[in-house]
Amino acid sequence: MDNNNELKLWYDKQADAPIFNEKNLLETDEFNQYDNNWDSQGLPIGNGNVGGMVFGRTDKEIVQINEITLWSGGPNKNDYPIDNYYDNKEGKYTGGNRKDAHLVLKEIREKLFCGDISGAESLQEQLTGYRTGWESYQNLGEIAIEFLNDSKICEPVNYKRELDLRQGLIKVSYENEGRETLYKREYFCSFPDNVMVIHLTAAGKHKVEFSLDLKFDDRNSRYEKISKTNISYRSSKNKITGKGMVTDSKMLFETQIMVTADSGAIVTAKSDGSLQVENAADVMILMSSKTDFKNENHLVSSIDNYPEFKGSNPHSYVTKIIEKAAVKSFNELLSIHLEDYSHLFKRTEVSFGSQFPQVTTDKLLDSYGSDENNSRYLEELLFQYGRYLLISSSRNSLPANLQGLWNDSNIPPWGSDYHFDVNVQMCYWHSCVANISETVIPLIDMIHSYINPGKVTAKEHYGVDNGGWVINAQTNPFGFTAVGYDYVWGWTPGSAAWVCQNLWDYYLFTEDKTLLKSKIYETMKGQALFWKGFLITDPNTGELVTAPSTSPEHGRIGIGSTYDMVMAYICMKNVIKASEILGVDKDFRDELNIIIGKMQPLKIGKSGQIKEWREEEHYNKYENGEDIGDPNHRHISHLLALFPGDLITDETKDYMDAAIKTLDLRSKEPGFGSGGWGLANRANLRARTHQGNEAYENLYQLIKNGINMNLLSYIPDICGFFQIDANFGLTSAVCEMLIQSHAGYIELLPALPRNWEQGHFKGFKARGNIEIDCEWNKYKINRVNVTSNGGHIIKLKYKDISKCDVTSNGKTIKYKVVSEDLIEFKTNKNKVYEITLN
Ligand code: FUC
Repeated sequence: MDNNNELKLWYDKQADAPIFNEKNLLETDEFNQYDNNWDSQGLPIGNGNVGGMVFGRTDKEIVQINEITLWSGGPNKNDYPIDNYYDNKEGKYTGGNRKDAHLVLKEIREKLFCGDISGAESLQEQLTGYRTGWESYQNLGEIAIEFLNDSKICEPVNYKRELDLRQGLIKVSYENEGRETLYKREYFCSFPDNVMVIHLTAAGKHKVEFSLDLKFDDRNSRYEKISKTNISYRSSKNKITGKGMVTDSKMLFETQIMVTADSGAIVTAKSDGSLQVENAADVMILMSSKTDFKNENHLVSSIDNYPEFKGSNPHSYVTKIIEKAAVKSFNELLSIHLEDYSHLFKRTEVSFGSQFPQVTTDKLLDSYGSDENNSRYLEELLFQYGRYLLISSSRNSLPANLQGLWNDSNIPPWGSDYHFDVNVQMCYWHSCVANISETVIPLIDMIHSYINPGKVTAKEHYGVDNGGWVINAQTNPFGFTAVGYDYVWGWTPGSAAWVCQNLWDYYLFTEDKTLLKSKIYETMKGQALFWKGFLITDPNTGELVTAPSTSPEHGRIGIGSTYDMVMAYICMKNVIKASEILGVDKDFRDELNIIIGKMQPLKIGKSGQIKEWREEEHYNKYENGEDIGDPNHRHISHLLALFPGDLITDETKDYMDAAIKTLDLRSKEPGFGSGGWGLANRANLRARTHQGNEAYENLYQLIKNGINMNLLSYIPDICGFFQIDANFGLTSAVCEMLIQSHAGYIELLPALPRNWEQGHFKGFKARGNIEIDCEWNKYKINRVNVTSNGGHIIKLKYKDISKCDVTSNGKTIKYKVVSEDLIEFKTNKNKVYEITLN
């Protein structure tokens, strides 16, 4: 048996069988339709297009499968039910937009500017959009492998199941009860070949024998009793072809499964559409799947006329893909996959000095906090898991959604959609610093595709008709950009500016001017245009403000909440920089400079806090002492200037102190749902305040109470189902604790906690396309290697760094001492610089 278990999730037991086929078909509550075994025990594989959850069972193996574009909802159904105030009264899809919703804006603004909050509140629901057609990401189905005869094993011996993060590969191995046969399996999703590969072998007395079924999940979706129609399965020779249509979106999908086996094996196509495999020593199962969904920056001619988001029938694509893959041997497919996957994965290393512990992952998790060495190792493993999961769910199709690309339900929590009031942004925080910036490209494409639909929302809901675009809290892949159907969480224009920060960071880290020019700048500029159109002068102060405004998911309507003021400000500031880099739009840049000059995005309140709302005096209170929102709320959107923004740094001490105060006040008691991503968010914020121990404490709580046995994250007090953002936020927090580069210099170990006394990291990226390796012991850095891919001046901040030696290729490099803790030196492109500290 393979004893090298490093960077693997591994178990000596099978996962409990998934039970998703036994769920109540009429259950339409998204918070009840989930399967605990799937959530907590399945092991995920994926290539950004297709993915699966693997259980490693020895009697009947189930591989639950997904295709990332398979969605219900959208523009191709025109008789959506009309039961609620948030349903479009004609049953039609309008991207969520309510025609002329903006007409009430004038009155709301007048009321707000004369302090009549209740009056404005009584009108706020008129600004909201429809829910109609938002819908959800869908489960595709399962590949069922029912073992037959001697190969059906109920009590396996020497059982092992593992997910190898270095290889992006699952392995299962076991022997039969009499130990006469060793069974082995491998599972992976290849990005270059765009197939899922399952390989089964038997060595010894018995063979592998099974019947193989493809089963689409047609349990009900929210509005359809049968979520998939026109389903057909056909098997011929060694291939199963399954097709169907998502009932309400009319989206066509096709899945093909091809079996190749050794010459002694018999593969029989059955009349029910299944395949039977007998007498095999070596079998490979390939799965390819695709829908006819097509995403691009579709023109939306009017609110009543949404494009279909339809490309060609997937049949010929899937056929070609499977046939191309089937001529390759398993070893060939595997080596192509390994080359592609490990090219991304192997770029970084993190160690907190742990010795690799020989304990299974479930035991590792149980020992977290009580065994020092195990705890350090688990933190390293989780760091890498966040990278694995993003590489596996975000390659060249749609970006990672609330569950990455893994979903076993047709009514998943929150539609397993794209939530932009923190969740999607968090999914990508680590992408660049953890050196997998390629994974951001699907996000860039998707946000670019919102420009045209988002113009409709800007016009109908915000009264902005200048070519600017906006999205709000929740979106789907069919250009759903409207304000959500409840004002308190639904009205979040800051979400659009916030995700533009992810796009801008992609540029800052990679300096990829091609993408900046082709998509990123156009997207950011369109957002800046929106703010230009929406900001209004507050007659009481003369400042430019957002009105109405809110802070995500709680509190009352108001003027200029910090959330959208900060994000609007940062977005425009970034557009100014981007336009300078590209040498375009000088006049627009000048205009933006004037606009941001009239804004005051951050205000400090009487408790010494960063105000969340402009109307806030003491923390979370109006002047009259009434609460505005929830003092312990999970969202902490008024600190976006600290992270991921760059307005609060060491150079702005008053704001930094106020940010710390805010974090302390917000952390007094855990608010509802503040586990999971909420803790990951706080850890990133505490890293930026240089409070390593506090950041660590958040991560500790997250790992203790928000990570399942399969290391996928969940929010403990909201039903406990899987939501992927905290996995990604955790990886980001680790990065932010070890390196930061947002303030014009690279700061090393800015928030090192007590528990990470020694360690190293390799291959982290800093803004300016710089790669950094760093090694420390007894909390002190010994050595740093800097690879200057961009060839710029490099500034490094670290305690007493002015006493270091810098060399390159054995030659001493002179540097300028800016202060005791900050140095700078010129670099040449692609050269490596070694910094030693004594
Ligand atoms: C936001 C959060 C919730 C949840 C949802 C998907 O609305 O406030 O906690 O994460 O997104």
